[in-house]
Amino acid sequence: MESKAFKMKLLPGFKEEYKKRHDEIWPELSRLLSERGIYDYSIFLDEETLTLFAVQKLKDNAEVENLSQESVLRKWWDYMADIMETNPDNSPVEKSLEQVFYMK
Ligand code: RM4
Repeated sequence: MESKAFKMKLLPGFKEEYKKRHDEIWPELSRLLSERGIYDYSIFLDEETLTLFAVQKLKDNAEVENLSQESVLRKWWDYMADIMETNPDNSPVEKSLEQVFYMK
């Protein structure tokens, strides 16, 4: 099991909308993420900076290399692009975070 953390950015005024859309996450998207070995996936918001902090666990046999090519994830990114900072292809601007502490 490996943990992965990264940050993204929410656009101002969309906290409730972001939460609502994730409360209603598409079953086919959560199924894809689970099938690829992602679990215990949480996203937290720092309201001061609008930074979204994502943390997830990856199974030992997780297959996430080409996950960004999956159409359902691409469609989700298109759907979310109006409330997040994104790259030209609508993927969220992401910055990996280094783990500096872990306590079992
Ligand atoms: C986030 C972002 C991530 C996705 C999660 C489910 O807003 O789009 O890429 O993995 O939602």
